[in-house]
Parts: sequence; structure tokens; C-alpha cells
Amino acid sequence: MPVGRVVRSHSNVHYIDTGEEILECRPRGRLRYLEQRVLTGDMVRVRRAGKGLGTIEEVLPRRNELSRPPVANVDQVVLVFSFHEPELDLSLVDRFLVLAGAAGLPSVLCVNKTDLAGKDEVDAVRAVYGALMPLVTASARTGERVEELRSVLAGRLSVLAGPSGAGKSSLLNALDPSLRLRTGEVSRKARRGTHTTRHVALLPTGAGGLVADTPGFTHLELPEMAPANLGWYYPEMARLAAECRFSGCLHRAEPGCRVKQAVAEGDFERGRYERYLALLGEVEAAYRSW
Ligand SMILES: Nc1nc2c(ncn2[C@@H]2O[C@H](COP(=O)(O)OP(=O)(O)O)[C@@H](O)[C@H]2O)c(=O)[nH]1
Ligand SMILES: [Mg+2]
Ligand SMILES: [Zn+2]
Repeated sequence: MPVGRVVRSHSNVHYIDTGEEILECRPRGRLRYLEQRVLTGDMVRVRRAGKGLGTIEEVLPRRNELSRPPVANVDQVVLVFSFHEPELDLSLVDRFLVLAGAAGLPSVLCVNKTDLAGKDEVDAVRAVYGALMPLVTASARTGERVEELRSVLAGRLSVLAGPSGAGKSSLLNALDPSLRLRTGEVSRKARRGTHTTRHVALLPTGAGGLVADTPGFTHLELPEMAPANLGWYYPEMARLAAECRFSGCLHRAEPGCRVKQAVAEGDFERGRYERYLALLGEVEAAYRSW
């Protein structure tokens, strides 16, 4: 029995990509009895039932499951920002990185619209974030590094996140012009402020990459966490924390803090450290009000 991935669903009809064809499938009655919901992103075992049709016999165990958007087996979050229009907001980048980390997902960062940026601006972002995660500085307009974006998406299921207007749809169109996604407009759903998107489709980005068509992490409030845990979502900080004098160091005012030392010596970028302190204040305020 072939195994395939659910790439799109409409109520109780699911479209399964077996690698050879897309089968239109309904779940077998037993699955409904077991209350086993079929989610986009699921890997399922299907029985063919005529041309282009099939029955879902089994949902294979999920590695993870996001609720917004509702997708299973997500490999990574792709944060899409732009250098300008809208202006690059690194505080928001860091917030998204913490949100993705807290959801247990690795991030890749794509900063779009290099055609609007100077070389020094691009280099500054590459110096800080390029050392921390896969980073692609691209332009959907000129096609710069679009192939590099394709390669970080290859063979993985990604959820997009990032501010409206950064160029998410434009980049997907650059990867696959046949997608013909609408660009340059706020979607009607986003404008209404509803988050009722039930049906997510996975769009191909080439080389086996799939991207959920609905942006995730639209809710920007940090999850509840103990303040001392925030630093674990900063890879360069987590590496140094073991050398801080106190376990549970917040890397703010504690003596013998290895992170503060690194900031003073220029080994830890000061801007990113200051943005960390701002988020730390937010986490603390939320923690106190528990
Ligand atoms: N200059 C420039 N504009 C871009 C680029 N990519 C997208 N845009 C424009 O930015 C606007 C928003 O793009 P869109 O793809 O809809 O952003 P989304 O909201 O993130 O999906 C549109 O007017 C695009 O034409 C780029 O690389 N350079
Ligand atoms: Mg869009
Ligand atoms: Zn410390």
C-alpha cells in the first residue's frame, strides 16, 4: 500500500501525494471511529480505489502538530522579512525566533528585497544571523539567491512566518511561477482579523520542498516561560551560559556572567543582546502576573 503525504484537504476529502500521483482520498470508516483526524502534512497509508481515487487506511505517527496553521510533521519555520518596505525590525526577528524555538522548531531566516538595500546593510545582517542559522538574503524581484532559498526548503515541510508585505508570496512565485499567488495585498482574512483558516494547502517549492500556504505564528505574544529559560532560545547565548557563575543566570546583572563578558569583548553582538534584555523584561512581567 503506498504511503503519501496529505497536501490539501477539503472537509473529509484529502489529496495525497504518493510521489507518483495525487490521489483524492476519503478516510476509511475505522479512522473516524478511532477519532483519528487527518491533518495536512500527515503521512498516510492509502489503498487505491480506481483512477485518481483512494482510501486512507492509516495515519502514520506524527512528529509534531501545529494548530496555527493546522499542519502536521513540520520540519522548520521560514521567517521572511524584508530589508525595507517594510523596514527590517530585528526585535521582531528575535521574537519570531523565540516563538519558533519554543514550539520546538528550527528556523531559517530569509531577508528579502536586497534590491532595496545597500551592501553594508546586507553584510551587517549576515554577520549576526548568518552565524546562528541558515540565512538567505534574497530578492524576489531580481531573483538574487532564490535558488539558495529553494535549497534550504528542499525536502522539508516549512511554515512561513513574518510581517505582511515582506514578500512571502512573491518569493513562492519566484520559486514556482505556476503558483501565481496574489501579491501586494493584505489578504481578506488577515484584514478581518480572523484566524479561522481551516484548510491549509502545501505548495511545492521544488526539490521536494513544501510550504504551508498560510503564515504561522500570527500571534506574537511569547509563551509563558520562566525568565531563565529565554536565553536557551538564543543559540549563541546557550553556548556561553554553561560558563556563567550562576545556573539560572539571566545574563543581565549577575556577577561572573559569561554572556556579559562576551558582549563587553565584542564577541556577542550588542544590538542582539539589548533586544534580548527587552524580551526578558516582557517575559518577567508575564511571569509575575501568573
Ligand atoms: N523591491 C522589491 N519588492 C518586492 C520584493 N518582493 C516582493 N516585493 C513587493 O512587496 C510587496 C509585498 O509582497 P508580497 O509577496 O505580497 O508580501 P507578503 O505579504 O509577505 O506575501 C509587493 O508589492 C511585492 O511586489 C523584492 O524582492 N524587492
Ligand atoms: Mg502574501
Ligand atoms: Zn550569564
